[in-house]
Amino acid sequence: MLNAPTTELLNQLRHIVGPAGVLDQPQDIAPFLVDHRKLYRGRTPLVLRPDSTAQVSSILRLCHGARVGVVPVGGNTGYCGGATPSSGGHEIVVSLSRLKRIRHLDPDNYALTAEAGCVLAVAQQAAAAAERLFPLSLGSEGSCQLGGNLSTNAGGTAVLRYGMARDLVLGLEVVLSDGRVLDDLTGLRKNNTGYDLRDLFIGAEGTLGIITAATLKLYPLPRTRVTALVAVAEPASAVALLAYLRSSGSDALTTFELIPRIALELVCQHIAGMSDPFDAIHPWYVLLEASSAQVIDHLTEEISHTLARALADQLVRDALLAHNASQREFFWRLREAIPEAQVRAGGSIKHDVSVSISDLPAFIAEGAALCRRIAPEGVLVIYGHLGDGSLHFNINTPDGGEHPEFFAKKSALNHAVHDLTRTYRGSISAEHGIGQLKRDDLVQFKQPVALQVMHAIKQALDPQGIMNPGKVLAAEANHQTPSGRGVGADTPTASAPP
Ligand code: FAD
Ligand code: 2HG
Ligand code: ZN
Repeated sequence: MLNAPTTELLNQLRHIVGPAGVLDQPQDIAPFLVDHRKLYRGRTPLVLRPDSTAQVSSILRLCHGARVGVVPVGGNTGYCGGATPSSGGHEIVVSLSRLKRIRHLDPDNYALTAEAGCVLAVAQQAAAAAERLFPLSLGSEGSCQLGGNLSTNAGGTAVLRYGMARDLVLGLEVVLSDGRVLDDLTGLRKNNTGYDLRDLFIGAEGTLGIITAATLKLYPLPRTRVTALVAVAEPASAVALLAYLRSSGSDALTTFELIPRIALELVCQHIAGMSDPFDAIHPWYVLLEASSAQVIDHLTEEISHTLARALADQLVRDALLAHNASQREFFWRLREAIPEAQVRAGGSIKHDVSVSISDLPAFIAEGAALCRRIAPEGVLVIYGHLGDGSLHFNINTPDGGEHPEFFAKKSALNHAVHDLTRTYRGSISAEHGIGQLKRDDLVQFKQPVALQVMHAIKQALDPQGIMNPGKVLAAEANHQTPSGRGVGADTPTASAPP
């Protein structure tokens, strides 16, 4: 059973962070009460903004003792309602935004140690200033934070070459639910001293502790980048092109993103300054990028030669190479503005799934047919990180209107896409996580033994259940008011999708 915070506890928490670290006025708290997609709305009496690990530790020690729930929040760009408090109004929100220092940059060890509230773009810039690359790259990088990236194990557009956020972590500093600080902030590449505790907290979405800092892997800064927009007839051609590029020696491939015609049209229609760069209309496109730390530009030659062969072999219909920085940015904008264009087009029912790369064409065809049967009025916008086998299988409203009858089919569409994913032995959350959105689906789709192990880990690290209650795993206890009366379990307060 979790408790509602008493006035005395709230005052003690205020005291820990001082006036600069307290938000308790409705207008200041408001942004923390709703998730990025506006699917969830919650309540809280207090948002704390600690500026040191010691303060985070004191907060958790107090909340643990009082059995009060705590919700960590980073940039609040997550897609699954993971950083939104429940509607009960008894959880304390802990924002990491003031804990944002770059603690250390070690160019020779290719490592950067930064605090959890550091915005991803700031970490990238700090690495670049030292002639190094921090390769995690997301459309939200101007506002998401490292702590959120690691807690969601974010993916993005460079996974093909550098892996997910998890693959970029050398060490972590974490405050456990009872306030103890786990200092595993190592820059070691080799360290086989028992269980890898670091990996427990990555992707845990704040349910096991609060990440306060991380030592991250850096790479040589690319000096040559080749970016191309390629038109293909169908997803199978894109999959074949990926294999073609890789087998022709392009191990420099960093990004390989699939874009359907409809996504390009939505971007051109809703995003200022965007237009179709091709003369003809094509059904599908690929944004690809290869990069190298070498200054000598063999790469452009290699990629254009391979694309010319792919054209001759009729694997691709057309290809445009970016010849300067503004063309490169334009091609990237065509891809990265898709989520924004989808929102402006009236919102969508989203699925974030992965299957093996070779299964993608059949999966897309079968999934599209299923969705068309359930919601023929929906607009299929299926795009994403083809190079990682990861797709955003989204269905937009017919014409931007409210269309409650379309959104009423959300559950049927979710079931159809997720059941299909299961038949392909895929994942119902490729990169966005579980949060509140897929918490109940997880029970259906995760192996029972895996779920049991997850619950055992949760019980061991957070026996009181105070860490981000009701996220990822169902909360096991209801809240309790100070008078002792239960006030009910977390109930998602989903409003209409954006
Ligand atoms: P938040 O939303 O604040 O929190 C996410 C979760 O982490 C919550 O459960 C929260 O409680 C927990 N948390 C936050 N900080 C901490 C901490 N310090 N310790 C413990 N728990 C913590 N995601 C991708 O994977 N790939 C993409 O390509 C991608 N593109 C995006 C594009 C756009 C335009 C947008 C809006 C989002 C995109 N996302 C993408 C989703 C989102 O940006 C990522 O999930 C990101 O990693 C979330 O970081 P955040 O700081 O905003 O976390
Ligand atoms: C992306 O790849 C993000 O652009 C967002 O993961 C996906 O909005 C989406 O569905
Ligand atoms: Zn994505």
